[in-house]
Amino acid sequence: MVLKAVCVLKGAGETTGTVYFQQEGDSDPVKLTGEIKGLTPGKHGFHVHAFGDNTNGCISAGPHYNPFNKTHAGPDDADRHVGDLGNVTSGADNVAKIDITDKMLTLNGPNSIIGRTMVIHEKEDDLGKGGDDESLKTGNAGSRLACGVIGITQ
Ligand SMILES: [Cu+2]
Ligand SMILES: [Zn+2]
Repeated sequence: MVLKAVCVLKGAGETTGTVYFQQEGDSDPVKLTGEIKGLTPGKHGFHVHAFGDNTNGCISAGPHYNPFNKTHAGPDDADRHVGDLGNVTSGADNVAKIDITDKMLTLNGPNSIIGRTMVIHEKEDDLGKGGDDESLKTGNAGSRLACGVIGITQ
């Protein structure tokens, strides 16, 4: 059974985006597609955060989604936050195309990301290699430009 989800990202500034999620079977990787607009050219941290809460803007989404109590890292690392998707890259047109396949995210079961929040950040995620404490929590990705709750779609 194919599982599908969508996330519309908004924030205080001009950054907006739409991300689609698809998982073919319960244990298959999750494919993310879509785009984020209104970004400065270059890399921007992109994560699933723990809570589907937007009451005080993107800050209410809490920390990176981390059900296995790991430290922050990059998407290809075995030990990472489940929510660690690394960076997306914006071109000179201020648009980042999303095309990610991730084996740790899931849209089903107790660790499903449905109902949690996607966040796009101001700065590049250092993937836990920044050499300071913050690198192992947030990747020093800076402020939250836009975010949205991941919801089920058809
Ligand atoms: Cu984040
Ligand atoms: Zn993280």
